[in-house]
Amino acid sequence: MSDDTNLTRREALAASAAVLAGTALAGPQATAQVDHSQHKGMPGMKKPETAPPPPAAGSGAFVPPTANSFYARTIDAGTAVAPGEPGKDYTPTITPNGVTLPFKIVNGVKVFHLIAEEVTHELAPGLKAKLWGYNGRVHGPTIEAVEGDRVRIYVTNKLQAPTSVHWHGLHIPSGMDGVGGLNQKSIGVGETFKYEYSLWQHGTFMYHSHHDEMTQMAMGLMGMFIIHPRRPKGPRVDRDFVLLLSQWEIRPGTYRPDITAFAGFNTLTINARSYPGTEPLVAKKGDRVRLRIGNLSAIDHHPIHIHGHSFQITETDGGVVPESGRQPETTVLVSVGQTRSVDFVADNPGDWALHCHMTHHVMNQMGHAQPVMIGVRENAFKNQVKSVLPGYMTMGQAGMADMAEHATAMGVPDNSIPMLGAEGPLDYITMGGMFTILKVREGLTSYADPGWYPNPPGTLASLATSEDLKRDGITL
Ligand SMILES: [Cu+2]
Repeated sequence: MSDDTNLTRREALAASAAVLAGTALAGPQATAQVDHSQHKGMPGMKKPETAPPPPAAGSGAFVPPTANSFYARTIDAGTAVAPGEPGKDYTPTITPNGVTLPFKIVNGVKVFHLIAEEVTHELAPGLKAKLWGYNGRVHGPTIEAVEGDRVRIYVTNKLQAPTSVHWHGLHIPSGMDGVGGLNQKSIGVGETFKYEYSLWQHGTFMYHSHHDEMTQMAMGLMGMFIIHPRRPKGPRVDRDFVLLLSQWEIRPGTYRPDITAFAGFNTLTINARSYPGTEPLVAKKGDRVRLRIGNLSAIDHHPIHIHGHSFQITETDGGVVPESGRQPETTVLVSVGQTRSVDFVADNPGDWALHCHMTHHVMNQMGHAQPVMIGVRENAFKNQVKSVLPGYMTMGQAGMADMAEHATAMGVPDNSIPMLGAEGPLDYITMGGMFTILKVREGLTSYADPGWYPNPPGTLASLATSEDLKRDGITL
């Protein structure tokens, strides 16, 4: 296969299927690997028979950093390496509810193919929307590579509008940066563009449309771009999760996001899923866990909070945070257009909430035109209103949880979900939106969802008994 051969989607899918079936893609110069999201370690990847030739000279060729280069001056100086063999020594990341983009190696270059297209996507059970994504997914697959790799990324535009792809946070030649009109001609409908550059950095980055951004990002055109270090320092992480935060305005009963929304986004997602549609993050007790969190929401910053553990912020999209600059945290603010990686040891078994701490961001399809009825003796009032407005419904007199629980009985518009919640092990979970669950267990033999946490005796909050109250002198 020559360098200029355009990968078809069928080939990409076939490569993916071959690897998933446990066989490497055959061919004298090509190896492939993909979606290792469910297992640790690398599937059998063939070593190229001969050493790959250096990349062709030209503006995109990798130039080893010199003392004066921007890279050497600013970022992890001394660790940059000239590309040799494509990097393969890393623990693959896991994208919950998502996948990793397959690639081939052609003459020492990792070759990827993104296809921008319309996708009907389920944001949560009961809520589907017609969105834009890549390779049949919303958001796009996670791109994963190694510092020092040379990558060639084809982008095919199957949308009804021109597009482009920006590689957020990467130090690459200007003409590869992907801002339509500024750095390149936009990719016309039906066209395939080729981006090619070397990776000088390692860390957590993103990619997204940079053409008519407000529309195209509101429609979902984004993904994460992970670059592993060529020479990792410190202990390896066991569970390396990739979480891309975004927001949508999808009015109840509709199938298209309102791309003109400038406030009040009602659907908040992690990897384009809202709770209860988010997959749990499963870890064994003692696992080193990394969360690589990117935020490409239109307007909102997200303080992501984790229960039962504290972490350190180890990376931003600008690079690695020096150890002397780290501090323990339980909440990390991920502003629009930022990534933050946090590391911790999962040492506390249980089911732990992992969510945005903005309370409106753990709601689904929140309406903003509801009268606040907390404290009102509602029944009498409701009956009076109903006599003139049949079908009238208000916020519950005790808040929204009542409403969520009974939403199905009351009925919500077609293709809508209750504002929050799902059945939990002990009661109704009154959370939605940007919410997921970290499940830490001892003695796991697989990372499949282990179900709900069985609380050991004496470790579950419960109704106080009269003996408790008497013993401790609590008067009611
Ligand atoms: Cu938020």
